[in-house]
This record gives sequence, structure tokens and C-alpha cells, in this order.
Amino acid sequence: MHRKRTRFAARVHRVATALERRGIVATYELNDRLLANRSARRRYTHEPPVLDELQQGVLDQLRPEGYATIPFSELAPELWGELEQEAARFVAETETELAREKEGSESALRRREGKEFLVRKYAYDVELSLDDPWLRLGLNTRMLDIANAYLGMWAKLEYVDVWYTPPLEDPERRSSQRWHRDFNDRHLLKAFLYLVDVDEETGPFEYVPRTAPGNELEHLWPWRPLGENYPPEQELAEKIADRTVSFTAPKGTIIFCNTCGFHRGGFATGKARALATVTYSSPASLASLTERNFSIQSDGSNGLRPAQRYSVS
Ligand SMILES: O=C(O)CCC(=O)C(=O)O
Repeated sequence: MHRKRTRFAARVHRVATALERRGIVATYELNDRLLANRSARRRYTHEPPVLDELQQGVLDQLRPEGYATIPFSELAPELWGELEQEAARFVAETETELAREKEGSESALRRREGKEFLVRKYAYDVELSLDDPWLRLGLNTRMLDIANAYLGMWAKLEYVDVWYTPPLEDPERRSSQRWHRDFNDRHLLKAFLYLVDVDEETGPFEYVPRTAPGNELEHLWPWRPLGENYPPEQELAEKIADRTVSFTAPKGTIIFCNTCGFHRGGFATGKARALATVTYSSPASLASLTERNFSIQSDGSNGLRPAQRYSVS
């Protein structure tokens, strides 16, 4: 009897979960086709950004390949100096805390379940002020103009963080260290700004070019909202063979990437990796599939340009 009830409860749970998933996907599609994204596209069309040669170069590579890299100091030299100092502070503080942890002290380091190998500066539910340097990275108009032009709409800034990945004792790849597509939006652009030199031992970000929706290899375990985003490793490896790109690069390199395409990273085997990351997505995703990791302290957003204000609204 008990077993039967348990099985019944499990079935109800499965059906409820499936229904909930269907509801979320339907909300996403509705917002993408008709509601939120339509208005974001209209705003973009009325006020398209004017890109310079550097930004246009990023876009010209992003569109077919799904990624592009440049030295960040060429895009926003005035911001890079400040970020470099902030990064050094974050790395030093994190390393001190990690050492204390090793000695058995309780630490305030932020980690997320399932990705414990990674220490985050902010994680979720953080309040940021508009002068926060990492928020300013995401809000930087040179960055935002690229994101808006790539997505063809006014984007939402949905994630801002700084990550520290210590070298791992675990020889097995876990979660985002394995090939996957991000499931939360088909209009997605992430930026990863390396805060240390990254070589093979530092867990470089890796990507399979042309696998984002709309690109040549989109048919490989295609992107779906809330989809099965981790295909069988071996089968994928056979299909992508030598088409992967590993981003070993010097400190200060910024990688723009549509992570709806296959990617992985952070498998640091010998050295710690530190990077800042921001995510731009569509309003449809925020309305259904994505939770923004920050809120803005009080409302100081009046001094922002309309597209900036929209990105954090
Ligand atoms: O840490 C990395 O290099 C990969 C990150 C990742 O998979 C993601 O942000 O979706």
C-alpha cells in the first residue's frame, strides 16, 4: 500500500513538473514572439547604436561563429585600470579565505549547489550600487551596444559576477565543465573577462563555433527552452571532433559568446582562474526562464541612458 502511494505521489509529481515546464516554455515563447521581445526589438529599431570599427568587428565574427575576443583595454581603456585593481583585491581576499577554510575556519565564501568548485563574488540576491565596478562593466555602453546589436533588441542585463576557480583535486569534469548549451534563452550573449592569464592548466573557456541557434551546426542536439542541454559526451565529441576552440589567452582578454552554443570551462587543473562575467539576455527570458542575480540599490538609474536603464529594469 505504502509503495503504491509513493509511486502514485511520484507520478503526480512527474506530471505536475511536466505541466509546470510546459507552462514556463509557453510563457517564454509568447514573450519572445509577441510580448516583451517585440517591444524590445521596436526600441532597438528606433534607436540603433552606432558601432565603431572595433565593435563592428566583434559583431561580424559573433554572427556566424557565435564568439569573438578582443583585449578589453581596447574597448573600454578607462574602465580596465579600475577593474584590474578590483580583480587583484578579489583574488587576494578569496585566497585568504580559502586558506582559512583549509585550516578548518568557517568562511563567508559564496558558492552555489552543483557548482561548488567555483567561488563567486556575488552569487545571487545581491544589491549593487550603480558605482559598483562590475555592474558598470555590464552597463558600459560600448559593451551594451554590442549586445543590443547582436541580439537585435534592447537587452536585459541579467547576471553580473566575478568567479574564482581554484585548481581542482577532482579529476572528473562536473556540470558546466562538461559540454552543454545554456537553456534559458535563444537570445543570449555572455561576456567573460579574464582577470588572470589563462593557459591549458587554468581551465580555459571552450566553445564549439557555429553551434548557436541560426548558425551552421545548430542542428546538433538543437537548442530548446529548458531543453536537454547536456548531450552524451562521447557522441558529441565524435560529432564536433576538431571544431572546438579553447580560449587560452592573456589577462584582460574579453570573450563574447552566445552560450546557446556548446561550451564548457573552468576545469582548472594546475592554476586558479579568475574572470568577470556578465550575461545579456532578452526580456522574454527574464519573464520566464531566468532569475536576475542582482538588484540595484535605491533608484539612482536616472543618470543612465535609456538603453542602459532598460537593461537593468
Ligand atoms: O566557466 C566556464 O568557462 C564556463 C561557464 C559556463 O558554462 C557558463 O557560464 O554557461
